[in-house]
Amino acid sequence: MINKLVITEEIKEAIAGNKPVVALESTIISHGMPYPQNIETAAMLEQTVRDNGGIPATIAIIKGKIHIGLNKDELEFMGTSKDISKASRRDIPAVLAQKRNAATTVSATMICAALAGIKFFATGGIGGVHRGASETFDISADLQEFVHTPVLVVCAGAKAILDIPLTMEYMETLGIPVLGYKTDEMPAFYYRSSGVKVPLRVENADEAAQVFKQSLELGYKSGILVGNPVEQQFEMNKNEIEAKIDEALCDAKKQGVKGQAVTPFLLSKLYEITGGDSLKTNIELVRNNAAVCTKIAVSFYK
Ligand code: PSU
Ligand code: MN
Repeated sequence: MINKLVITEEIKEAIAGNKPVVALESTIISHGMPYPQNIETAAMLEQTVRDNGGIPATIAIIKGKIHIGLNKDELEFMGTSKDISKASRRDIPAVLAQKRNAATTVSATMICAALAGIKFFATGGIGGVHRGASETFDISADLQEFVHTPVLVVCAGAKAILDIPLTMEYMETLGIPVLGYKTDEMPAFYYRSSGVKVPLRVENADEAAQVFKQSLELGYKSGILVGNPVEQQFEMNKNEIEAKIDEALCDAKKQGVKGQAVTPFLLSKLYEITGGDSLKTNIELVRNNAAVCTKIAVSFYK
């Protein structure tokens, strides 16, 4: 396995020296945002991690190798090439064996981060239980991943295109701690309040780091999810965005969009029907997650 891992020198040294390395995913680059905002955001996120005292590690699979840390050309490639699939846990073996390119989802990024020895990861929204899952069975592999992989993930909640109460029920069943960062609720991605309670509220990065430390000391091999609401000045109006989400869901159904294509379809549809506003909020919330995740990592290694 280790011969399929390509880790930059900076990141290798940081991991060996117990420095706060923060993983960043690539699905958001290849399938979550349009060009050029996707690569601008990727660069901005890396800078945000650095500004907060961390070392960024953007993760992607290129020509069958897991890259931990991307250079400018690799980032550009991930942001522009059409020859990039979307890999979650089940896809990684085939992508490596066939030497293909793939953007890593939350589940795949967690796996690759853990392989490299990275314990912290900032994303935008976590996959979850989709609305209508009682019929479609569409539940993101992201949730299961927390059972197997000891990484702390900071997200802005489950997107409202998902069923947030069911997503929280599912996490409870899996035995995964979900922490609200300065909130009692699981945030709703585009807006702050979902009305769905989290089991634990933490007031700062130290508290979150302590819970993760305790989990690892217990010998748990599982991860932890932190919900960090988008900052108030960037949140979208709940009723307006919910109406647009319904519209996008309706389109997806009409066009028969299924499986892995659902989340990218809904994201780009929302971009279109909000005139780009959904993207602005998306960028701001990942920025915030990168900052908070780095603070937690810094506290953990203090
Ligand atoms: N949320 C976003 N943008 C994204 C995703 C989630 O705001 O691009 C991606 C993440 O990589 C997540 C994946 O892991 O979508 C979930 O896909 P699915 O629902 O097919 O499991
Ligand atoms: Mn799915």
